[in-house]
Amino acid sequence: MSFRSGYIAIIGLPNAGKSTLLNRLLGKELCIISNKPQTTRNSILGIRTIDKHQLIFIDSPGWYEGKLKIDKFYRGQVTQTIQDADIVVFVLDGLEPRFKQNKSLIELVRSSKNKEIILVFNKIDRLKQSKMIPLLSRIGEDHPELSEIIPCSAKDGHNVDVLLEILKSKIPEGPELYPEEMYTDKSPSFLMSEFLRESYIKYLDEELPFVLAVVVEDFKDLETRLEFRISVYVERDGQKAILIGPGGALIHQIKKDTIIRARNFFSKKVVLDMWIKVKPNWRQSESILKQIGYKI
Ligand SMILES: Nc1nc2c(ncn2[C@@H]2O[C@H](COP(=O)(O)OP(=O)(O)OP(=O)(O)O)[C@@H](O)[C@H]2O)c(=O)[nH]1
Ligand SMILES: [Mg+2]
Repeated sequence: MSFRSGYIAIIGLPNAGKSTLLNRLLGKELCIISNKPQTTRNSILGIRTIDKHQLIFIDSPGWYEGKLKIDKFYRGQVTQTIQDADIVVFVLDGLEPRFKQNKSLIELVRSSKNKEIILVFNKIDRLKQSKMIPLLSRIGEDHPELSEIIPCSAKDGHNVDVLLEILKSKIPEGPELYPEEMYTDKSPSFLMSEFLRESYIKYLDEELPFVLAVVVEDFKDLETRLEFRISVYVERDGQKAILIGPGGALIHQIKKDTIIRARNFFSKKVVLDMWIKVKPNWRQSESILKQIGYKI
């Protein structure tokens, strides 16, 4: 059997379960997850090499029609993700299967011709069969562009193995593009900044996690441990105070959670030195966005 390899874009609205699905497909907690929308900010590759197949998944930020510069940046990432892919996996939240909000994204996928589109109808662990079956057949009728519709639960893994087999059969013949042991294109610094953001998203209210930017200032991969020095940027002094918490309680908890998450992932001791800093309007400033690693 000849080798097969291909890029698979994972797209959908915020909170659909894209990152949860990618982690399931990889069997690794690579991507950060939360119950709040816009958790993923950067496209991230997750690579799985199994029996002469290399599946290169690209997780993308949730599609959102916001007007901020940073929203445009996120949409640009999704567009690029679709362009780069051989196959598109469109994740739909089965609990809120509204196609209205998905319209512009569906148009975008349709316009990128010759790509197979697989619909993952996600979160079926919380759906009754009797509700789901008519819904799925209607989606099939309304969307002939979908080559497959797979009801899945990214959370408990139901049907994820079916999806994996379908993807293996659909990626084109091609060479091994990444070394077999490689599972992502992202550095430990990037992953660490994501783990820190995940901790903050968990503890803070809706808005605040989205006005913070995490920058790794220094990283050392030592024999016995990984050492990170990180700055967390917010827009106002009041926000800085919230991130630190009364008597430093929150920052202490965040450090603890992030270190545990990172230690489990990297299988190595982790040392974290972190500072909260104020940079007004960083989300609207091109130079600041560039400085913290967003390419606008
Ligand atoms: N019940 C249930 N919840 C799920 C499932 N998949 C994901 N979730 C939950 O849905 C929420 C969003 O999951 P994410 O994987 O972060 O969603 P996302 O599409 O990557 O979101 P963004 O990165 O914000 O675009 C989390 O609370 C997940 O635990 C599922 O199959 N069943
Ligand atoms: Mg995500």
